[in-house]
Amino acid sequence: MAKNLATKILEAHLVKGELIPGTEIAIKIDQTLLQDATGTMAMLEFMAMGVDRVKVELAAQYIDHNLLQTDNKNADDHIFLMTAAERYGIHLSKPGNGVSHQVHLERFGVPGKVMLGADSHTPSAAGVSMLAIGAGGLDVALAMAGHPFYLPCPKIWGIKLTGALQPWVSAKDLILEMLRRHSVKGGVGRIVEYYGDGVKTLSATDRAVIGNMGAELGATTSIFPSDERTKEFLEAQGRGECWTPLEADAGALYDEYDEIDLSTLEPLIAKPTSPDNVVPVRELAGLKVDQVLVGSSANSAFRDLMSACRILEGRKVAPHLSFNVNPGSRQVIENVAAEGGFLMLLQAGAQVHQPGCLGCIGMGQAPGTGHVSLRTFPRNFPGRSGTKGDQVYLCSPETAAAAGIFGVVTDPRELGRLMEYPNVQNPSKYLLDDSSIIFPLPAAEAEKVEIITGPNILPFPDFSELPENLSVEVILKAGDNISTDGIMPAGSKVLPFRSNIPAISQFVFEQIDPGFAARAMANQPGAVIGGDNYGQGSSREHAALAPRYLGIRLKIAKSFARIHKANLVNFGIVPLVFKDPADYDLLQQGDRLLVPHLRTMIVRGATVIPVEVGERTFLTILDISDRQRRELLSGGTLNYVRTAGNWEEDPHGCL
Ligand code: MIC
Repeated sequence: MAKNLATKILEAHLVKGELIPGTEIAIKIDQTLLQDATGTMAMLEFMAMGVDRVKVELAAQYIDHNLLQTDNKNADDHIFLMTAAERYGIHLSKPGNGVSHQVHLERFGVPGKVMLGADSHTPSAAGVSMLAIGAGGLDVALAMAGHPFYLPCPKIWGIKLTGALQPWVSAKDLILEMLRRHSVKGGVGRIVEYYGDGVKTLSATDRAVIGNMGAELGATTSIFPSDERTKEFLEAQGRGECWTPLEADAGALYDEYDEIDLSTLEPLIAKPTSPDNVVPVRELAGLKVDQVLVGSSANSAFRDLMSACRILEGRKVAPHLSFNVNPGSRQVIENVAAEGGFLMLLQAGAQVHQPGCLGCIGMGQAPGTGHVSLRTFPRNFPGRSGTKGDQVYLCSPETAAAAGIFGVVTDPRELGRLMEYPNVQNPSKYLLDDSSIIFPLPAAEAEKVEIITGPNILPFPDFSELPENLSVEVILKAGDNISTDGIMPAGSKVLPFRSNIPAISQFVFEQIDPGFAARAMANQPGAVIGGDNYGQGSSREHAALAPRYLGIRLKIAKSFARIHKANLVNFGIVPLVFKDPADYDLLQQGDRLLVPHLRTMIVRGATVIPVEVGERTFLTILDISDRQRRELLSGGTLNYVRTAGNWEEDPHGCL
């Protein structure tokens, strides 16, 4: 039978289960990706597993998020990660070498391989046809220890691309169109597979932009065929030998379909405060812009930056506006510099920063009060920039550069009156330099490396088993689409505590309800009620781990985002879904919920769990696998794998 590409890759990696959408499968992981914000905790978890060396083909650790060194904390974490990477055979990309997604695409991505990354934007590696999936740090640590990754088998959603993008319209507009059509929930439980003639008009780095922001659709991941464009990119990276052609069989079917004629797309922009709040740029024309940021997680490759450079060449940014460029990698800087791009930026009055996530994760670059900020980043959830009530818009580098010149939102096609579309092509041979990557030591030498742990790195907290009866107070009732940024904020103040759970827990729900942490601590055990798509966005496991530390044992929502739901189980929080969503309306903060015999029900495999509130009982659904049930009973995955016998006899439920 003719097969689509995602199915072929999944089949080649299937370790357990059948490819039936919605059922649990386990897949072999070839490569892993950690960044520093999620990586310190994931590394501690990996170390707790007592494995001597990573067991995947390639493991990479990036330092790209916590780059500000305002005290010892981030610098100590960098040393911890560097020494741990050396000790366990992990490639280490040093601070300043670039954003994990861009560097991985450049130096390590291999078509057809499956990668697990502790970052929701791991699917950027779709640019080189990897099946790259974001997950919580603990799941990545398990993969590094050689275990397969468990996930609900996704549906495969075929998106046929035809035509070619018009001048001034680029890859970002395509993924914004997907978000406009399908919303931040549209991709949940799906792999988005792009196919059709239009695909070959997109370069590897264009595809990376689309894969990156596929995370905003809630998709498990995205995939593109590996074709001449993939080959061209890998050859330009001096890695032509990694290329293999990969595509769907002729006549392959998909579970669902959509089609986009690239030539009909126009410049689009996502308004505050959700990536799916998308409108044509022309509808916002004239809106005063105070800040522009090009780069970071998405649109930080050569073409993206060089397009901005060419547009700004010989012009000045509007006087009231700050125009910032965050290159994706040192390699991007080098190549843009070689083409004279940096001179163009500097002469135009742009601020050029080191490669890294920076403002994309609220690590600096916060906008002023009421300021309008246009960013090529993937997310604009409320407060993520670091400024309360922020006005962050997401757009292409072309739209960003047009705003930079005119000082107001401008359809970049207007630039056509001043200049030809730059139509920047990627270099046929990039300038290459891997000196900021520390390659793994041979095993015998690695064993001697001493891991240096700073004072801000605290041991993993002890969590108790799930009790037989659960009696919890509702500490907070939240709405729809609550992101993990809303649950566990990022930013320069909070991020340095990623390996200090008692400290970071004090910031849980800080923007939504500043009293949450104190109330949760005082009323343990607690519950949180959520609406639809609860926990969308980032993969940060701290959005489960920190609430658990505060005594949260139960979350009931209308629906959960994939990664967050897995993280909740990993840290022993029971994720229940309302059987009748109308029951959501009947619950209030302060209610006491009783779940009698929860433990026994979980042991017996019950999927319908009655919850009592006052005189009433409402029904909820516990939709998790048998493996996850065992982990929940133990109080979390680490407890489960540490319990004598489980690790050896049934490692992470593999047998
Ligand atoms: C993000 O873009 O939200 C992040 C920061 O990269 C996160 C990871 C994190 O919270 O450390 C992600 O996307 O998973």
